[in-house]
Amino acid sequence: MNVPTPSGDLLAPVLAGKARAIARLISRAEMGSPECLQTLAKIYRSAGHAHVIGITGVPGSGKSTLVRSFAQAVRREGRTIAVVAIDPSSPFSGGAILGDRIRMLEIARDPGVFIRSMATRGVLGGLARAALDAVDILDAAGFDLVVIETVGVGQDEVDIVQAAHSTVVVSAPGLGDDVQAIKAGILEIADIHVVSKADRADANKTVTDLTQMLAMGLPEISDKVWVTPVLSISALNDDGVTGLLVSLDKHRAFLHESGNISKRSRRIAAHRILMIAEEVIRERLAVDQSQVMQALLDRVLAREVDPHSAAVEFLARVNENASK
Ligand SMILES: Nc1nc2c(ncn2[C@@H]2O[C@H](COP(=O)(O)OP(=O)(O)OP(=O)(O)O)[C@@H](O)[C@H]2O)c(=O)[nH]1
Ligand SMILES: [Mg+2]
Repeated sequence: MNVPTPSGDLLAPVLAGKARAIARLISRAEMGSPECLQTLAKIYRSAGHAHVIGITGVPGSGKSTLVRSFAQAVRREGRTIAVVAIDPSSPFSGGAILGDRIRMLEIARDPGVFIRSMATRGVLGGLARAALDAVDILDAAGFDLVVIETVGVGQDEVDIVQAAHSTVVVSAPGLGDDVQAIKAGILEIADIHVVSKADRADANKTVTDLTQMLAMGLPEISDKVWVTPVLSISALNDDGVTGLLVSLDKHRAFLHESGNISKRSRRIAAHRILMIAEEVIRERLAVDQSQVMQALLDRVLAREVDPHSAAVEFLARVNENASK
C-alpha cells in the first residue's frame, strides 16, 4: 500500500526550497487536510519575508502573459519568484501565443520560478484560505516575490488579491469602451495600474481613460501618500515589464517608510482569522446539525421557541459539543 508521507516530513525540504515538497504541501493545504495544520503553523512562523503581490483584472486582460513575462524580468535581476494562479483555466493552456509558449518552456526549467495553478473548484473550505496557505508555503520556501493571480470577478478573488502587500490591476484595450476595472469594482484596490497589450494601437486610449478616471479621485499629494501609477506594458514584446518591478519595489519601500505596512498587515491577518473562523464554524455546523437540530426543530415548529432564539441556542450547543 502507498503510505503518504506525513506533512511534518515535508517541512525541512519545503524550507530548503525543494519544488516537489512544496507542491505536495500545497496540495495538502488545498485539500484542507487537518493532518497538515501543525506543519502549516510552523511554516507560518518561518514566513513573512516575501513581497506578496496580487495581480487581477477581468478575463482576457492579459494577466497570465504578463505574469510570465514579469517572472523573467525578476529572474534577470537574480531574484526568485513564485506564482499562485487562481485560474478557472490552467495558466499553461488557453490563449498562449508562440513567444509565450517559448517563455513557458524556459520558465519550466528554471528552479528560481515556481508556478502553481489552483482550481476554483474542488478546494475544500474556501479558495481564499487555501491560496493564502500556499502563499505562506512559498514565502517560507524562500521565494523573494510571491504573486497571486486572480480573475477580478467574484468576492473570493477580490479578497485574495487584497491580502497582498501590493495589488496590481490589469486593464486591456479592446475589451469594450468603459474602464473595465470600474465595472468589476476593482479600480480602487489598485496600488499599481497596468494597461496591457501596449503594442496595440488602441492602448493609448485605455491609458488616457484610466488616468483621467484616477485624476478625479486623486488624494492630496504629499510624501506620505502613494500616487497610483499607470504603467503601459506589452508583455508580448517584453516592453515595460521591468518598469513593473521598479514600481513594485517602490511600493514596498513606500509601505515600510510610511509605516503603512503594519496597518496593512493587521488588516490582512484580521481578515484571514475571520475567514478561517467562519470555515471552522461552518464545518462544525455541518457535523452537529442533525443531532442538535432535531430537538430544536420540534420546539420551533410547536412555536415554543422562535427561530432567532433557536439559532443562538443552536450555536451555543454546537460550541459546547466542540469543547467536550
Ligand atoms: N497584442 C497583445 N496580446 C496580448 C498581450 N498579452 C496577452 N495578449 C493576448 O491576450 C489574450 C489573453 O491573455 P491571457 O494572458 O491569457 O489573459 P488572462 O487575463 O490571463 O485571461 P484569463 O486567464 O482568461 O482571465 C491572449 O490571446 C494573449 O495572447 C500583449 O502584450 N499584446
Ligand atoms: Mg489567465
